[in-house]
Amino acid sequence: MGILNVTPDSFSDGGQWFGKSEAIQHALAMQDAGADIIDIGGESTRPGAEAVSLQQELDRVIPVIEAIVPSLSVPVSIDTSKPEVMRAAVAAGAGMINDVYALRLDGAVQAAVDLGVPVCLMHMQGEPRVMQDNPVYQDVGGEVRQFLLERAKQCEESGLLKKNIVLDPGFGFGKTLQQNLDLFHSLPELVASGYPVLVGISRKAMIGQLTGREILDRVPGSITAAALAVLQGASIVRVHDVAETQDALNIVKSLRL
Ligand code: 9MG
Repeated sequence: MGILNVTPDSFSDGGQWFGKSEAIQHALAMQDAGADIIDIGGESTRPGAEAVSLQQELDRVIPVIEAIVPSLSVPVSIDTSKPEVMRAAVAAGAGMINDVYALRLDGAVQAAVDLGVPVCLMHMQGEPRVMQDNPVYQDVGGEVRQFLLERAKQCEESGLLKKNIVLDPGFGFGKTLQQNLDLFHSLPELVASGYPVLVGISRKAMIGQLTGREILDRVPGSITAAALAVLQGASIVRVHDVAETQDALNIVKSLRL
């Protein structure tokens, strides 16, 4: 899954793909580099980020989706928590929903049920503005897994098809470095639940903490983490650096024992 942020303030590439024509070019480049999904987001979820209005988010993402979908052969995922954006994005041609709030906003489950597209349910403790203020867990892997499986069950009871659900432990969303590491080591247990698992670590603070690198120098660390996530059973990795990650995954596929 290649990341296409159409925000002026995303944590790792804020503003870089903000214009419509640049966004389109970048989406096509990610597809050519091997992305199977392009994830478009119009609201930053980096720690400390302020929420954007519905109209602002619609204005950012819908023209890009409309422009991009006819030239892409891979599906577009809409990274949003707002049911109105989900509906407008799918009407504009998006084929998947990526929700860091796991459909917890009013009307989001019903929108996803009505739209009938695959949905990624992500775990987050708190909300982006304050999520890194002293997050606490007794057993991060167990608690995240329990949250995700309960959310999946509630969504299925509301009519979401099990085959359309992807789970994501939400690395960096209300987790310290140690909690992120413990969570990473517990990935096989989440994979064992039977749902496809999505992992997003690309260029995040945990890569910076482990390597001492600034955001744009976190590519090797991010690729290594993506390859290890796939070896742990992840089905989808959400990344900025598609070509480099694709190379690493090709090598993993060929050389793993
Ligand atoms: C939008 N976004 C930022 N980080 C993410 C992650 O780790 N997973 C998913 N599903 N979305 C993310």
